[in-house]
Amino acid sequence: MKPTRRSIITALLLFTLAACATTDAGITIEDAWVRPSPAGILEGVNTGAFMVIRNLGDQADRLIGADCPAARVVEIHETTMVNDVMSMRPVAAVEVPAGGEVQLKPGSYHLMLIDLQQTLAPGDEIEITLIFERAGRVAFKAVVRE
Ligand SMILES: [Cu+2]
Repeated sequence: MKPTRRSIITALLLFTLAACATTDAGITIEDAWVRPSPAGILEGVNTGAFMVIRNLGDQADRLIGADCPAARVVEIHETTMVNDVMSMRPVAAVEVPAGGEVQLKPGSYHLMLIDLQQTLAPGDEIEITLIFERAGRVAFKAVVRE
């Protein structure tokens, strides 16, 4: 079937929504991705989720939580070096400065998806919601990749 103009526009719109989410308070989520789960193992598996949070607004905001239907619990973590040993610890909040950005990336801040409820294979997409003090809940899709 030949794609209609309307179906092309719908597809483009869905793609745009999936790639980027912006709120009225000016929070934008970009480049969201999740590490795949190890093949064949499901129970008790944890993985990391990463993204760039941009604050286009003129007031600072704070990331204070997250959820994801693919995981039983989601924590905000920070990777730290203690006596040359890399470890992670939960943090209560991450500040996103006005007009600035925070990168959640390997070796730094990240979301820990704890006790996955499904396998995550490269190419899958999962929904994640970040919770901000000012902007409230911001939902977006993250792609599973290495
Ligand atoms: Cu972690």
